[in-house]
Amino acid sequence: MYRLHCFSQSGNCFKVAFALRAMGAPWESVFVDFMRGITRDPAWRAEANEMGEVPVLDDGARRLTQSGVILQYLARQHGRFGAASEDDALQVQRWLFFDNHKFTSYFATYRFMKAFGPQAPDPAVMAWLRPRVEAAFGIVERHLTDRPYIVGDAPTIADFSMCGYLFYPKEESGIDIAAGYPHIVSWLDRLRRIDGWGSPYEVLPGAQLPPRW
Ligand SMILES: N[C@@H](CCC(=O)N[C@@H](CS)C(=O)NCC(=O)O)C(=O)O
Repeated sequence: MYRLHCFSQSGNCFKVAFALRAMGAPWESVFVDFMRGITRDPAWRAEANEMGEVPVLDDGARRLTQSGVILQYLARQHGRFGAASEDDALQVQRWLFFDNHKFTSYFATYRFMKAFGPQAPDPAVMAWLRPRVEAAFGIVERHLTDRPYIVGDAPTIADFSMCGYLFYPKEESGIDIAAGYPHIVSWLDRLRRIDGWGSPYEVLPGAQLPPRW
C-alpha cells in the first residue's frame, strides 16, 4: 500500500494520484494541510521532505519526493506507462524536465497567485509570468498538433506529469485553455478516457476552495 502525502489543490500531487489509479496500484492519501502552512513547519520538513514540497510518496520504508522521480519509479515498479524504447525513454525524461521547469511550473505559480495567494496578486508579477505560461503552452500545443500523446502512440508518465494542473476549473487560473489550445484540449479528452482518471477534487483529499482573487 503506497501512501501519498498530498492535498486537493496540488496538481503535482494529482500527477501521482492519476498514475497510481491508472496503474491499479493500491494507495491511500495522507492529507497535508498546505493551505495552513504545514509544509513550512521545520518539523514537517525534517520528517517529510526537507524541500518543503508535496507530493511525497511512501513505499514501505522508501520515501520519494519530486513528482518526476515518483512517476519514473512507479512506471518501473509496475511496468506501465513507461517508454516503449530507449529513445522514447529519453524523450519522456526530456518532457518531464520541460514540464517541471516551465510548463507546470509557470502555470501552477500563476494559478496559485490568482486563486490561493495570501494577498491579491501583483499585476506586474502576473504580467511578467503570463507570457511565460503562454509560451510554454504554445510549445505543447504545437507538439500535439500531429500526435496523440506527448511521447509515442500511447500515454506515458510524461502525459501524467504534464496534465497535472489542466483539469482544475478555469476560474482558478483565469486562463481558458479551451479557448486557445485545441490540440491540448483533444489530448486532455484522450487522457480523461484512461481507466482511473478522476477529477482532482474527487481524487485528492481536502476541500475545494473558491478562488480568492
Ligand atoms: N518539482 C516538484 C514541485 C512540487 C511543488 O512545488 N509542490 C508544491 C505544492 S503543488 C509545494 O509543495 N510547494 C511548496 C513550496 O514551493 O514551498 C514536483 O514535481 O514534485
